[in-house]
Amino acid sequence: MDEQPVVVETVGRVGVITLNRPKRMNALNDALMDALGEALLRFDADDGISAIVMIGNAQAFAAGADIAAMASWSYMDVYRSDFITRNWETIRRVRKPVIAAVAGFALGGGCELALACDILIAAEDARFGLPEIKLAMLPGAGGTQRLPRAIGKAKAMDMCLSGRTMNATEAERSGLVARVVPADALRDEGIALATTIASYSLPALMAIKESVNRAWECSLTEGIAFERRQLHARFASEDAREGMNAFLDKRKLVFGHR
Ligand code: CO8
Repeated sequence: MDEQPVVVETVGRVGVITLNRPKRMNALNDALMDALGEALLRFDADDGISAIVMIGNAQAFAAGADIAAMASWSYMDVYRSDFITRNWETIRRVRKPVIAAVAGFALGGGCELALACDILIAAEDARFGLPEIKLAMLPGAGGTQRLPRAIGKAKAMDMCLSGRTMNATEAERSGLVARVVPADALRDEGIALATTIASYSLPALMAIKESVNRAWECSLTEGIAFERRQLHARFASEDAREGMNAFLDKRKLVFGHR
């Protein structure tokens, strides 16, 4: 199981990606991030898939960027190769919902990867942290931007500057994770949530994801205008017609994802 950096499966309309460097606490090296990006884009392009679950193992979702790989890099190495931007940001191109199911450690780049997903669910033993300060580095895979948006400046500054970890209870209370579940149920809960999401119209899901993400990026006035256009566009959707008619006819609906 240790050879492939990610393991990919499908469960109905759900794509499941398991991060798979268990001996290195799923430390995120180039091979893993390349494979993860490829798997995400493959599921995004697959008409049979509507939602994606990303999961690690019981010890770690991911304990960060691979420190052993980074230790010898120079400024010119990371600048020329466009470190992080080159293969970590592939997830930003994914238009279908992505759920991060986190057990154990989600540290540094592992926490930032989870933050780049659309919904986080956590096992009771999950621990989140951005400890880059302990290496005299900084959370450079979106952490300084996404964490304050997710949990506010006070707690984000606390975590980034002190390097402390946050447990699952605090993470849920702070709005970092949507749900906390028993560790042995994490995978099933992640797939169950994704299966519920995947039972809906795919273009409607994509429009909602795009609209909610817009809330992070622009003013309320612009965001509301964007949302309104997305709503109007729903009236051109066969699935929306089917959804409303099936309700009125009191019959089971069937989505064609159009
Ligand atoms: N990179 C490389 N190897 C790692 C990493 C990592 N991030 N984390 C764990 N490992 C390795 C360990 O070296 C160890 O290897 P070995 O068996 O050969 O000694 C193996 O995984 C098992 O780990 P431990 O023995 O340490 O297991 P413990 O249960 O004792 O501890 C911890 C688990 C607490 C997760 C501990 O391993 C740890 O603190 N890891 C490092 C956490 C960390 O600092 N993460 C942040 C890294 S920097 C980062 O992510 C930056 C990303 C942003 C962009 C780039 C800017 C830097």
